[in-house]
Amino acid sequence: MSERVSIVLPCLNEIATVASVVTEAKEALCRAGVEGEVLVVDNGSTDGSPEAAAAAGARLIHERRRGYGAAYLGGFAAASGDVIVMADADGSYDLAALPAFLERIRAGDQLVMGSRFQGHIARGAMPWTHRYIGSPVLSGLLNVLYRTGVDDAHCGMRAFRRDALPELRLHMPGMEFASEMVVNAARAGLRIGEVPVDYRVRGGRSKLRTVPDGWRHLRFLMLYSPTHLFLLPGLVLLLLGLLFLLILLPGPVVVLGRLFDIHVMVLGALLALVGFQILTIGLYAKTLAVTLRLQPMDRTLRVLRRVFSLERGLAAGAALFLIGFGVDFGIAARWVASGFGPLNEVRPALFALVAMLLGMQIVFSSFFLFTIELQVREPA
Ligand SMILES: Nc1nc2c(ncn2[C@@H]2O[C@H](COP(=O)(O)OP(=O)(O)OP(=O)(O)O)[C@@H](O)[C@H]2O)c(=O)[nH]1
Ligand SMILES: [Mg+2]
Repeated sequence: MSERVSIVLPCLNEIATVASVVTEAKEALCRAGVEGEVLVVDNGSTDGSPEAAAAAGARLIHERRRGYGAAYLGGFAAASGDVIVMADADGSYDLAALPAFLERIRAGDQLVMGSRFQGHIARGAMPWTHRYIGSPVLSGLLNVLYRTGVDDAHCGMRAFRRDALPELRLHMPGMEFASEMVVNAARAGLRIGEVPVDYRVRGGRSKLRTVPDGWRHLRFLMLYSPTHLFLLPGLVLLLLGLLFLLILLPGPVVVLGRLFDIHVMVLGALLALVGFQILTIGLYAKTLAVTLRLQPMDRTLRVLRRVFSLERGLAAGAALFLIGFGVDFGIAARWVASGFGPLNEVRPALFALVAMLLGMQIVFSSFFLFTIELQVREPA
């Protein structure tokens, strides 16, 4: 098969290496026996590296927006190949791995990730903080949250079929682009392959800033999954709060010789209310993302749509509110009946307060959820 291959190299001030990387890329194409092109994408170099890249025979692309992700987005739009291969312009990736990537693509993988951990990492190529802290923590979190099964989620050498690009839904402008690509590929159910790549010591200065770029990855991973950021923590807090409230409603409880009383019930009220708020924010975020088609429909939302309707939400909210109101009414009636004597009904009053607040929240969050669906839906 002779597909056309575009090797895309983002480049920001890599004068020390870019020309030799372009040459290496052209040789790799030649050796792999494929037609292709080498693109270098610049968006702000001041050291003459774009000119050096062009002189070495690269097609030069200028991207207006700054950042690693933005450079790739510009490069992908300009690339003419059926297969797009990504690598750094800093000389760190051994492009001799190209045939292995193409082999996986021909075997049907839609995204092929390099893995530096399966290859050889030269001494000094990766600072220990990245190798033993940043990379395992961020890759681990990415895999727990998104189950991609990829072991080196930040590897900069990758390949994919151009026709997979719409499914990859790439937007992010910075280094978090690397995470976005893997996460979206897994979400879209693309077949992801992995091949070992060797990682060499880069020439020039690294553009990766450990803390700000690590944080960009982390915030992307959190913001992209309302289920883990909101729904699960919200649900856990809500259930814990309700448990405290209900167990302590009849009276104090002794556990391991310690007395748990009103104060723990107050804590329960706090947890239940905060938990419910977080939970509903998660539902709004998820509904919005699915309605705007930024995310595919998932199981949680599908189940919710089956069991939940605006009318059911309103009915449940109103019922809960009335229960709380009834309890408070009973307290008030007993107070009046006792001739406005001393009153000590903190337990049921606390329970009633939570029931009424949750009831009102359920009513208005139901309205809000259906407002999103009604007003945000794209015209058919
Ligand atoms: N056009 C462009 N290229 C960028 C930008 N930031 C980084 N790059 C390039 O993207 C590639 C990856 O950046 P690096 O600094 O190598 O980051 P890294 O590979 O994660 O870190 P190192 O292991 O230190 O190399 C390099 O070729 C950079 O020149 C940018 O804002 N614009
Ligand atoms: Mg690099």
